[in-house]
Amino acid sequence: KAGNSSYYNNPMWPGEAHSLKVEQILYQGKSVYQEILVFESSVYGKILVLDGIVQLTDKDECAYQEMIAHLPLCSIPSPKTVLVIGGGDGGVLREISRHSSVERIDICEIDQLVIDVCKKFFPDLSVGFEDPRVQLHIGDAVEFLRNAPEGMYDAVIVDSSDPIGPAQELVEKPFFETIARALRPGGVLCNQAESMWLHTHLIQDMLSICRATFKGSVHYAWTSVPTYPSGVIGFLLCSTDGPPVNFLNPVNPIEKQEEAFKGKRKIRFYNSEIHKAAFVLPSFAKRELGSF
Ligand code: AAT
Repeated sequence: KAGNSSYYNNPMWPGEAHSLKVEQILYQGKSVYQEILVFESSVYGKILVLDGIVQLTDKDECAYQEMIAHLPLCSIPSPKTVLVIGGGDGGVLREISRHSSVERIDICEIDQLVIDVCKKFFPDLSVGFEDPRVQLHIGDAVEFLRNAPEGMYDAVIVDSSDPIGPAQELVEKPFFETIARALRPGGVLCNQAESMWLHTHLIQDMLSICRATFKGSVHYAWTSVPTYPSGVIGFLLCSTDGPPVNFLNPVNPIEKQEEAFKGKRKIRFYNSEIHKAAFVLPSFAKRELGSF
């Protein structure tokens, strides 16, 4: 598609496009919500693309899924109830499953077809759905959270697409208010929060909404994901009023949880050092995102 000017017109990343060599197209389809593409690449293994945007690759999905799951779950003592928004590939479920304290994992994904396609082409991720603690809800997260019982969750993980298309409302204030309501006092949110290189205004808006909505603490963390535009992605970590949460120093370190490793694939990216390092920001980001 390079050379086609519309290729550079994506509203999230105007003026840039990245290329990965396609070895073979494995699936191409369209749901009510989005275009779904799976292809075999030459360097990153299989790749899932939604509406032209890379969601995950075999090679670097570990960095994203492990960080978005363990940053919040290792920051509170024995999490029991967890809600995942989006995440139809199952990778975040796979990571949550490592926590033996967890009793219930709800997941609200809007698109059944994403789940079905991932079960076929990404068994290492969709294995997450096999955990008996998982309850799947197909529907819009906005609606799901409006009806969620107050104080129900210890942690909410928003593994959602970029805010164009079905995920538009997931960066707006009413959505964050319903998350805060659904969390117990001292509960935590970890929200996909784009790139500090490219989306300063969007992150600033999300931060100011979260600082007003979550009365505990609010932090920005980031990690390296080579196939996401700019090669990094951020997370917003927030806690509700209640027992204080210090995200910067994990109270529930993964290394102390034997069950996290038993009979499961190795953790590839996350550890307690990288947890702490994830909150260290470059000077420009500190200035632009405010002090924490
Ligand atoms: N774990 C890998 C990556 C994702 S997947 C995001 C998922 O969010 C998709 O399966 C999509 O169908 C789902 N989704 C989008 N909107 C909603 C909604 N309103 N309610 C429930 N689920 C939704 C994210 C990758 C981030 C990419 C960064 N550029």
